[in-house]
Amino acid sequence: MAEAMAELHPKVALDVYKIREDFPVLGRQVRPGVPLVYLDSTATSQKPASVIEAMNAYYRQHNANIHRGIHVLAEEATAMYEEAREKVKNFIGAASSRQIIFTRNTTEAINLVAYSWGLSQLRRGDLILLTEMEHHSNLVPWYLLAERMDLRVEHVAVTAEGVLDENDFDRKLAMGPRLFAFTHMSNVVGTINPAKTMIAKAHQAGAVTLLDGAQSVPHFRVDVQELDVDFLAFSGHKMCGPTGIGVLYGKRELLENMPPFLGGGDMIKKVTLGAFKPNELPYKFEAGTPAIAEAVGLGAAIDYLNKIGMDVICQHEQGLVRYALERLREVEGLRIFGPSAEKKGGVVSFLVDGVHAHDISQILDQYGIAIRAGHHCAMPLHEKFQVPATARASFYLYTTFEEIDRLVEAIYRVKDIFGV
Ligand code: C6P
Repeated sequence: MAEAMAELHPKVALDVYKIREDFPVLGRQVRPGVPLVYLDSTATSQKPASVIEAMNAYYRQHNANIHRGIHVLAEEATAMYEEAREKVKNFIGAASSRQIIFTRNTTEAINLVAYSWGLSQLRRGDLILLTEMEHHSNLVPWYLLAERMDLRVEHVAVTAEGVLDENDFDRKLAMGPRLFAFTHMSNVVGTINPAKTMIAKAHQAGAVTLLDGAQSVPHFRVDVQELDVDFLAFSGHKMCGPTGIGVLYGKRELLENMPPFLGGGDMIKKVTLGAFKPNELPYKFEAGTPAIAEAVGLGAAIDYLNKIGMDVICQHEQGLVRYALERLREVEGLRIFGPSAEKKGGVVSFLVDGVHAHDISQILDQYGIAIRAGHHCAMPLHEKFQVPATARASFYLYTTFEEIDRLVEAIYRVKDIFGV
């Protein structure tokens, strides 16, 4: 089967069938005789056995609280947690592991910047620049702050093609924003924004930059020093790691000058009645017992991705998205949202004329195909496209070309059922 598929789809860049054996859930049937076709990795990725086993081994052999106990288990658990931080640091090319703060997810990382950097650095009337393609996680924290501090918010426009409008970006930068927060890759249309150029322009205009890497860090190489980005936020669960762990990277001088976000254990150097002295980086931002097993799992996920190679993963997904667009374009009455394959990652949102996105998803589920339908937590972008919802298929390193064929076949069944 593997050879036959490789012949049929010569763009196969990695041994996807071998990779699939690493992911226990991919072997399951969702109903008797109906194998799972998981096309919802943008929502969350599946986990390889090595990640599940690393967390299992942590609980079976080492479990203890960290940075506190002077006993073997506590020392081992602390070392494992800090080793995970080191792996994250290397994965994104940060200068120091002190710049890696563990959070619960991308959402919490962005909120940390909003409440710590934003509340301490912004002043009434300051401008925050976002884009029309942001996930709610990179909109709502800023709206909350704007309400509280009387800030102004502008958004870089998205074109009909689903990319950011360069002229509008220049116009809005000329308004002098204090912060430019934007997504590296859209979770709806898959557009990959030219982050390095945009960050350089934003810096020239005097803005601090925050990059939402929820959809980029899992899929291609992201190097924070090369990008010169001030803050980067991402989630472990979208990159083969567990839920409950995310990362905020920040430039040292910015993080040093930011007050703690949450107060509690571990984030202090000293507490007296009525006062406290915050701990050093990164602990200043990690109040309370953190997600230790999850950090260990994230470390194992990074080992797994590194073993395969981010460039190979990216190449595989490029092949998949080119093929998916080609195949989907054959389907009459199917509207694809977003740009052509060269400008995007492995995400395709679409609609079939006369059929609601939820109906598409429900019928595909009958064929074992898991996609997402709805606004994908990006309501403003859907408003821009003047649709309430889209159906979204998304790919990762374990997605096969054959699965895309199954998706297309099932879409033809949707059309049959609706008579469109
Ligand atoms: N998008 C999706 O199905 P959290 O939930 O904090 O791990 O990630 C939030 C987030 C932030 N930015 C982008 C670009 C994202 O895609 C997401 C999560 C998922 O599209 C779940 S809504």
